[in-house]
Amino acid sequence: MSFIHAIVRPPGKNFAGGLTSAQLGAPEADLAKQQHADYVRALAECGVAVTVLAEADDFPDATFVEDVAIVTPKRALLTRPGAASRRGEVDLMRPALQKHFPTLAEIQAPGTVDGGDVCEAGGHWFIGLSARTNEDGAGQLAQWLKSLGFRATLVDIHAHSGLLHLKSGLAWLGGNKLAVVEALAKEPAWRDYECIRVAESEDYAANCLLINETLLMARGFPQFAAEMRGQGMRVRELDMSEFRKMDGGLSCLSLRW
Ligand code: CIR
Repeated sequence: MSFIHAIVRPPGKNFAGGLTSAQLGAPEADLAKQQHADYVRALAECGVAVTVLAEADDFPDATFVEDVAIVTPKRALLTRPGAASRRGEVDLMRPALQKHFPTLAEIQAPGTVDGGDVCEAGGHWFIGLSARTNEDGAGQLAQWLKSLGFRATLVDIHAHSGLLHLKSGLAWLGGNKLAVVEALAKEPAWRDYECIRVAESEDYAANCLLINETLLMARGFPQFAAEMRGQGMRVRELDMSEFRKMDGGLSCLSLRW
């Protein structure tokens, strides 16, 4: 699938006040902004028209825009994030998405969904059941996706406490290929895919993003980068250190369609 549009939101003044379980220290504000700007440039150079929203100082995690919406080329849906502190981010996103999708679907309480739990792989959507996405929310989302003609499969990741979201350990690499962390490698949901395993020491690299023939991935994971280049992919590495400190991966910094 090719991407035409993306929405991003730079980290705000209170970025360091967001949720995190990583014990990597506080993010450095200027460096986070620099890394975000580099990310936006990479998207643009992949041919995507990027809408940059205003910083949201009341919501420190609002730079992780991926969690508040699910966007397909046809329709879009606003989620109801699993973390109560993030629910207000949905209203902030609504007007930006409505410019492209006048009618938005929405996850209803008691359902919760974080977009980080939702991985599209060529018309097949995997939905992680996690500490953030509950069965009710995943069920609503699966129904909505099916109504649009997509396939949807639920994958329970509760047993994998190291994974905040499904996409912390899974990415679509185009065609029939997935990048999968060792912890998820034996999951039957992707038995029909060719799974490229990400070494345990490089887990963080699994959250990569194929944008119009370029694979954007975090810098600092030489084994996975070499593997991807060996597969014939064009790879662009981006510094993600400051977002990693807040449990954020590369995909969570944008909504794309
Ligand atoms: C959170 O815990 O919600 C944020 N600090 C990080 C969210 C990362 N989102 C993502 O990977 N999709």
